[in-house]
Amino acid sequence: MFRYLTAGESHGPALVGILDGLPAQLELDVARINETLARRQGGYGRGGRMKIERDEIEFLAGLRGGKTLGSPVAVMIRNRDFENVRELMDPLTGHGKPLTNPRPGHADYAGSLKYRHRDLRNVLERASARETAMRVGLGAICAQFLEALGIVTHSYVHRIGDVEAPDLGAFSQDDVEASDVRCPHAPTAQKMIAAIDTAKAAGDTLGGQFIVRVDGVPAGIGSNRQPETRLDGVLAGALMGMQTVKAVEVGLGADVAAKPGSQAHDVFSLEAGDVVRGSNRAGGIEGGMSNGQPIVLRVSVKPIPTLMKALPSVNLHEQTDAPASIVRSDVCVVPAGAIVGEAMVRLALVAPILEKYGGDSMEETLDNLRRSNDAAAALFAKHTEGV
Ligand code: EPS
Repeated sequence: MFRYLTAGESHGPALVGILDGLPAQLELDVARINETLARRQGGYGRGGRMKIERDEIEFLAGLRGGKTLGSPVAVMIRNRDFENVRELMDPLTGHGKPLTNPRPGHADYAGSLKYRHRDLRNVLERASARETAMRVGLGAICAQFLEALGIVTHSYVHRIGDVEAPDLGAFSQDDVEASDVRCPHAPTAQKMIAAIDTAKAAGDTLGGQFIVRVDGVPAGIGSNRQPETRLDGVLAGALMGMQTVKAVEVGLGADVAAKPGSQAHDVFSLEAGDVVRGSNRAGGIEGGMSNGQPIVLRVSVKPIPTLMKALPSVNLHEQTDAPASIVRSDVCVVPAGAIVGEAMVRLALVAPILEKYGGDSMEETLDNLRRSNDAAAALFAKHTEGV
C-alpha cells in the first residue's frame, strides 16, 4: 500500500517527508524536483519569506545511485529562516512573546481550542502553507513515477479575485510557465497582476481558481466498489487537504446543476472502429473511475487570512476586542497553490494506480501496465465474445 507522511513547522529546522511503497528501480532526476520546488516559490503576490528560502530536496533514505530501492524514501527540505528565529523556534528551548489575536479564516482559533494552546504560534507553525514545500517535493518524486507510465499533470490559473480568464481553448503550457500568475492568456494575466497590486495597496488579499489537468490516465483507475475508493472523491479529498482550498469541481462541476441531461454528459459515437466522445464534461471520471479522457479539476482557493489591514478579532489573553495578529505573509498564493495542487493530485493518483497495476519494481509495474493496455485495446473487438 502506497502512503506518505510529512512533518515540520514553518520556522522549525526543516520539513521532512516519507514516501512508502514506491516501486524499486525508479530513476530520479533531482534537478527536476528542485525545479518544481522553485516553481512553488514563485508567482506574483508572494511575500518576504520566499526571498529567504531556496528550497532544495535532500535524500536521506530509499535511494542509491539515483534509483529507488523499494524501501521507504525519506527526504528533507531545510528552512533557512530557522537560523533567524532559532531563539523562538528551537525544538528544545524555543520561547517568545505569545501570539494572542486569532486571524479569522486561519487555523489559529480552532487549533487553540483543539490543542489548548495559549500561544497561537503553536498552531500556526504547522498550519502555515510553508509545509506545502514538502508536499511539492514528494509530489515531484511521484511525477517521475507517473511520467514513466505516460501520465502527465499540468496546472494553470483560471481566476484571481474577480479577474477570470475567458474560455482558453488550446494553449501552450510554456506560456503558463512563463507567466508570473500562471495564466497563459496575456491580457488576463496583466489584469490579474493589477488586481494583486490593488489588493496589496489596500492591505487586502485575493483568492482565485486554478485548474489541474491530468493526461494519460488509463481507464479504470479508482472504483465504484465503495464510496472511499471513487477517484473523484480521492482527488477532491487530496485537494481539499490544502490549507487554502474551499471547493473542488470535476469537469463541469457546480455548473452541471443548471444543465438538462441532454447537455450534461459526453455522448458516445464510433470512429474508425473505436468508441469516441466529442466532449469531456465529466472531467475524465465516470462512476468513480477514470474513463480514459483527461482528468480536469477546478479548484477554488480562499484569499489568505493574514491581512496587512487586519480583520476585527479579539485578544484572547486580555479578553478585549482587538485586530487580528499581523505576521509576514503573501497577498495572493493562487499561482503557488496551482503547483501544490499538481502535487496533491500526483500524490493521490499513485495509490489507486498501484492498486490496479501492482509491482515491486518499475519493470514489473510497466509490464503489468502494458499487458492491461493491450487487453483494453483488444476489448472492443471482443465485446461479443463469451456473452
Ligand atoms: C509560505 C510560508 C509562510 C507564508 C505563507 C506561505 O512563511 P512565513 O509565515 O514565514 O512568511 O509566507 O503562509 C501563509 C500565507 C499562511 O497563511 O500560512 C510558503 O512557504 O508557501
